[in-house]
Amino acid sequence: MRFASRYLLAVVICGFAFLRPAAQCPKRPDPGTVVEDAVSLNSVNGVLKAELTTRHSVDSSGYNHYCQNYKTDKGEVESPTLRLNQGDQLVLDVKDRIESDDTSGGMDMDMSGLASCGDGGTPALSSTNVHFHGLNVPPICHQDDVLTTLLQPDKPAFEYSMQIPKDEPPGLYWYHPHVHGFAEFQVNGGAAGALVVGGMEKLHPEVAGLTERVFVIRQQYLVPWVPGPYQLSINYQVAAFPSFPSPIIKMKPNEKQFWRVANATIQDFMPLQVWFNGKPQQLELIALDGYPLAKPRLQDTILVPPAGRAEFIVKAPPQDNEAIFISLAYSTGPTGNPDLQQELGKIQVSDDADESQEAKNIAAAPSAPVGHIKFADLSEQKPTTVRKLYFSEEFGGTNGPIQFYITVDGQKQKVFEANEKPVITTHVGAVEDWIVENHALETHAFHIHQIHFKVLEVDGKPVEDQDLRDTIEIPFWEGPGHPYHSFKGRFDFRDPTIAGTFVFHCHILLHEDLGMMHKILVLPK
Ligand SMILES: [Cu+2]
Repeated sequence: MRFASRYLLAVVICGFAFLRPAAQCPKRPDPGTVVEDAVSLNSVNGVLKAELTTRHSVDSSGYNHYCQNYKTDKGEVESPTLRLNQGDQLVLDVKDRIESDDTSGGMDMDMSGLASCGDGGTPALSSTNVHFHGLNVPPICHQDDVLTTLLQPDKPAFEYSMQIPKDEPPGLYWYHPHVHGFAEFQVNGGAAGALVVGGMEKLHPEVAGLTERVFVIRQQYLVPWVPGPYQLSINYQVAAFPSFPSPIIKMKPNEKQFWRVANATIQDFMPLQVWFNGKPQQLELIALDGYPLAKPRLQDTILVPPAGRAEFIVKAPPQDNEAIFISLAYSTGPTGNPDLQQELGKIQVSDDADESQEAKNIAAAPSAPVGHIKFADLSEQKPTTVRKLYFSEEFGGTNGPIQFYITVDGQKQKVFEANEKPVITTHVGAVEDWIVENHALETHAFHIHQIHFKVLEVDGKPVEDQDLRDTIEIPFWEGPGHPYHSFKGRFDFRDPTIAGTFVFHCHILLHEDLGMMHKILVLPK
């Protein structure tokens, strides 16, 4: 993690020099204020149609902001929460209005041989697109395709249009730009928002009637490729206690709330806790990565890797009691960046705690019977193939890792290239077991597009809670004499709508941008 390639560095420095710091992104909340939820956009009669405009600006402290703006009567707001139900249609018109004179051509990426979707051209800091992280939707143009979709400044809006599958798991998803080589810069700048598929109360009545909060944790570096101080934020309010006063989360005494937390940082592994009475409290975990758990479970710590989501019930302390919401320190190994402990907010308890304007109440009673949800029968399936993959890094002298790989065992280590052939070809109907090891001295976060996978084993041992995930941490290798950490997951390619080419990668976004990613092709039956 320590050093990006010198080439990327040069490109990015050139890029920033050309970017005009016009104030295009909305002002973000002041430290020490009450945390508000983002504006929610709800589907109506089965359709959610909205327009987002991607912009860029630099704030007074020099942080680059990238924003996906939605126009309201009161001006533009960034990253609305998109709320839909199973079977609904999402129609999102996205305009790229990142102001930039960067004509240096960006990264040297060969796009030849790739079908062009959107505006085409060469990927650059001013290009964008949207990935719908976790949604089990088709990997094709106008839906969830990140390989060939490229939006460029000043072109007409590009239309994303997709149906949320009728059996999509209810839960928290998120959207963010995913242009290879530049994803880190836009997500570091804050371009990321939440997407909620409704109906959690149908599967887990524990949440029925509770006040829901959606917290998107983001991370901003002044210079994202250099290790060093960063700021976490919660719904865009910087959480940098004690340098700044903590964000304030209001609750009524003893009130139970349903918190839906997205880790939209570029590289922070977050062990989340809520503290009061001198100890971490039991949190009732309901869902991970937008997938409802088979059974809710009590935990005092919930580890959320970069891009992961956790949905849990928090009980407020009694009157006159202060509580904190905190992310603990987490070691990512000798070549990783340390993730420091950070208070994300102070929980202020009072009877007149007025719910935030945008906080929602979950439906008080299930509105429809629980239907089948995707992947629910995966335990009963026999794998058709077993594959082994591994993360690894290559060193350049004493400068730390300079190349980042994810490799199918038996193939040659190589960094991702836009015009590469898929390293895995499978077909609709396949159910595969993948064992993914980490051979690097740094923790990585494995993510695959289009599907969730069922976690069967960790470090070669069966796990009790076989959760479905779309992103999972694999801890660093402790060095010679120690085994590699790994997980084994069951990957379900039975759904014909996900046929096509998509990617799996590390969700530390610098690693993804530097090529710790590859393509998988799922052939139609
Ligand atoms: Cu990584």
